[in-house]
Amino acid sequence: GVRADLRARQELVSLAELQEQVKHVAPALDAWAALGGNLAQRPELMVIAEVKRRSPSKGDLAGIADPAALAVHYRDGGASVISVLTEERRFGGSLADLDAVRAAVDIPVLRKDFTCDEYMIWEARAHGADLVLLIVAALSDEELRSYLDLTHQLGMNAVVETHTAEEIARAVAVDAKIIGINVRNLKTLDVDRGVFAALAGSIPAGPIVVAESGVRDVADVQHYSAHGAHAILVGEALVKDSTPRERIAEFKA
Ligand code: IGP
Repeated sequence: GVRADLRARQELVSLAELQEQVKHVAPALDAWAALGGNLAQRPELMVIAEVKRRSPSKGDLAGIADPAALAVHYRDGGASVISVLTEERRFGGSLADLDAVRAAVDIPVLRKDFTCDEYMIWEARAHGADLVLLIVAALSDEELRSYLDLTHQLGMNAVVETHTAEEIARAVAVDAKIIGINVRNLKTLDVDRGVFAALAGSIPAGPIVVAESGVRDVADVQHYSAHGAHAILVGEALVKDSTPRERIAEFKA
């Protein structure tokens, strides 16, 4: 799975080579600011729009011929951040998709993958990512802390993903600046939109709160917004839409 793919990439590109590449990459963009983190009030709902080819629960979602063109539509519709799935086996993504999107837009880009080694954080930065995903359930407290530190040292931000009250407490304990609540249970793949409403209130003021997964329409957007989301992360509904630009504008209206 993810670890075998990681080992294969490590054979091709050493950590030292990645670290050298990082020196020549443009500095990371400020996703915290792009998501309204600097504003005293956060009135506007921000959209993180995802380039997602496939999912374990739904199979092929869309034949994305040109991830760069899709990212441009997302940006034009008003997305604040573009998320790119790079996991290959289950999601059909790749670092090539990340490269293509990075070259196409000048807004922050999230490398969405199952980060399980510091190598992947260097790799994200070497490929121009501005954010990485850290899934609390998949990491020890020490890993979470050291991965978050490295992310910040490289000038990036992390979306720290949670699904339970205990995981939120762990995210808050490491002072995560951007906390995602994924309403999809990654073990069963079940989507329960009520999870966001049940948990968002337990996050103290400060972090940007992102509602992840399950957005189908404006009613879902309003539901997450009403329960305290500062941003929504949307994949399937956008990749399947023939007019994703208009759809994002509608979500933000
Ligand atoms: C997007 P949706 O239901 O809009 O396609 O979901 C996003 O939340 C989902 O892709 C996701 C994900 C993840 C994928 C959330 N966390 C972790 C892979 C790994």
